[in-house]
Amino acid sequence: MKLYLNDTSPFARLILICALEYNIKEMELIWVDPWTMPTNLLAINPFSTVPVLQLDNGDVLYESSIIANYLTVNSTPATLLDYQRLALGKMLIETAFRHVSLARYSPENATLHPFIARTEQVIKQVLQALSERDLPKFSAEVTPDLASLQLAVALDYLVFRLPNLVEAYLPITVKEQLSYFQLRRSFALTTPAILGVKSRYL
Ligand SMILES: N[C@@H](CCC(=O)N[C@@H](CS)C(=O)NCC(=O)O)C(=O)O
Repeated sequence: MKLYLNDTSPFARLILICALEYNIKEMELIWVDPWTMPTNLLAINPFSTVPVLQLDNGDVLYESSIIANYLTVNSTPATLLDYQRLALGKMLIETAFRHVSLARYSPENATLHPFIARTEQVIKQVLQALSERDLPKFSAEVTPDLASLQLAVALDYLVFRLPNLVEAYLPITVKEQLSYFQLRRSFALTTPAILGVKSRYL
């Protein structure tokens, strides 16, 4: 299997974490910059986004939620609560990423895009409303469910990009729960700093 990714994408990180947690072996990493629409990425994903998973027979899957579901298919969520928690984590990653992208890719001297204030407001509200029930604690030997991994990835992306918001609005009990995820091997091996080395295999 090949995973097309870049080193700071929270969407791609979720896939790496799923692969490590769910014991998916031999994933080759193909590093690309999706913003420049490289031909090797466009050839397999017309949207030019990462992550993209290419199976050994050449078949392709893009969109992180779909890939994550595919890789963790034997633990498919069974209850409505699981789906609700999946939606929460997914939307938090999407909103955080939109916030960061709008701020980063605004032309110099342009007035701030109105969505920047809106996304910040949303992130604050979501962080404030989280409780430790949203992010349960798992011992190192137990594989967390996809919804928990995704929410932890979303929160750790906020720690990386918008630490002041996390500091100010994430309840202390959830910060504590997040720290258990940060200590997991799958999280420690996939920080932006470690991925920055761009090794060829997971
Ligand atoms: N909904 C997509 C979002 C993927 C996404 O936006 N990835 C970013 C990198 S973090 C990207 O490839 N951006 C390039 C672009 O949008 O042109 C998913 O979950 O896979």
